[in-house]
Amino acid sequence: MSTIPSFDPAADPAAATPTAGVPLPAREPDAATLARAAERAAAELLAPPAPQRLTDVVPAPQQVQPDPTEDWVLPAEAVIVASADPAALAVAAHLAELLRPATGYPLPVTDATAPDPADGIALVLDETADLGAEGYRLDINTNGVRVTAGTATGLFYGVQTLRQLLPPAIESPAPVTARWALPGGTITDAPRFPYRGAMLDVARHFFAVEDVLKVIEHLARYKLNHLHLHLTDDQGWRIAIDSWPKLTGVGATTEVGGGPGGHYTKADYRRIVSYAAARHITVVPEIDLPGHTNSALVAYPELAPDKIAPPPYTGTEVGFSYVDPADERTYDFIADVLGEVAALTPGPWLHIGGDEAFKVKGEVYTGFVERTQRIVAGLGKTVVGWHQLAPAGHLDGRVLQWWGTNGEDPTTADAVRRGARLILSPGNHAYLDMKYAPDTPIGHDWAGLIDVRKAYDWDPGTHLTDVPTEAVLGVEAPLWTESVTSLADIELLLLPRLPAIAELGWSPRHTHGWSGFRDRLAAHGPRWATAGTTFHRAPEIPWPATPTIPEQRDPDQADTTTS
Ligand code: TNX
Repeated sequence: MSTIPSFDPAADPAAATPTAGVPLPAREPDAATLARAAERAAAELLAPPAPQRLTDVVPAPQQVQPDPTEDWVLPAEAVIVASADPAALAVAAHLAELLRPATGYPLPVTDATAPDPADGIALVLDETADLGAEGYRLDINTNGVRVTAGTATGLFYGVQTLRQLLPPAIESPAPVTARWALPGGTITDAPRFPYRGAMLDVARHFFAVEDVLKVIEHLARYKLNHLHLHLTDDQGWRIAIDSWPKLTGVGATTEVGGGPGGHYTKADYRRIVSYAAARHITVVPEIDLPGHTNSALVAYPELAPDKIAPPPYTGTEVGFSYVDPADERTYDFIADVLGEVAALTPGPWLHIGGDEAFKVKGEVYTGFVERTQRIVAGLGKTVVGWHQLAPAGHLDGRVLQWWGTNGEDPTTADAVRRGARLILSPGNHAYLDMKYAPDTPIGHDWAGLIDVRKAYDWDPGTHLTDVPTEAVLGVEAPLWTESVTSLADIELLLLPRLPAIAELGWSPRHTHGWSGFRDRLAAHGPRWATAGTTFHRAPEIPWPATPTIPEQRDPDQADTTTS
């Protein structure tokens, strides 16, 4: 039960003020103060329970033990106290930034050797807690909230869960009056797979840094930990490479449909990487080779098989371009480009593409891939590539990203037997550029239509024949952008399917169930609406009838949700 607030005259200036010149004994409050305390206590006792249930979390946690007698309301004077560790304190600062706009509360952050909630929120780094590299425990009771984890990453995920347990108004960018109630009980949680990601194709259409940061926020909310950036393709080269300046000088000026294109400077890229890192997300840069390279060939015809510059390409066909696998200059180019990208990228992965190089066949293709894999290893990075890399020789740690639409793939299964691990991105479940339904205004349908249920109803652990669960590193939802031209377009395709893929990557299989997921997901509609985020009102989801639309919203943005 809620406890009656204890009375502390030192905390109440009215209680300490002498009445009629006679100082009151320290622990005998005046009648008005007593009345106020009684009023507060009565309000607590009569208060409705927290509107959210402890089970209302996406992705579904491993274990949830609700205790409705332990609901707690965040008070205006709450303090966030974290273990005295820079990474834990950074998570505490992040939590404060998430909660301050809507609550308007100051939420100061402090540190302590043994943080205790004391009517606030404690983030406790406990290396002896048996919660794994990304797990956490969340305890909510009438004393406050405690998040415990063995790592700052675990604390970060506990914070994301905490955020979902507050009312949807917490997403408001400006202060709103609300009762910031949290449901009591304990959640113990850890992910099923270590790799949970999404890909953004910034090559077909270029997206400003701010848009990428917004995508990172969506990933973080659902405990995804990798952002794969498809940085280069026929239609544009998007990352500055000092040793080959025309890649962006010439190759970045185009995009699908004839728009102006664009590219990230090294400072832009570093900003994306650090914004992601602050959200415990690793950036996976992709330089697609040997195909999907028309923009590079326009800039440097010496890389082309016939040494003639092709015209810039702004269409949507694939498979026609390639760098010359027989020319040593090509490998200088690859070593320079991958070297500069590796130097900019703190994460362990370098994605080398490898898809749809239709004109580089057989041993020429595998020879090219093996040489490129060695360059990546020489840079101290681990190779990731589309599953077309499978026939090439194995190299320690190599990861294949499988995007097939049929779970029978003997070539990939064989590469797994030789040591490859897999990221699963089945085209007919995880491709976020597929339309939801025939009337989806943007997107493709070559891998089929993907409604929310189709995105959700598959098991990464058993999806590919003859591939054991242990070989599956995780899942990734790719968003190709041939038809995507704005952040609103990105969000329309991402939400609500990204949470479905996130749940497959995070939640234990025993939690899997469409009707439960559908209901938990529905509760996110009001959150997105409140935050001004576009999403697809998928008809199979029971969205609450009247999503909370914050009064402060800019009227120009009022119509960002689709019907
Ligand atoms: C196939 S999937 C591609 C991309 C396209 C996408 C469109 C893959 C590795 N390659 O080049 O953008 O289809 O859905």
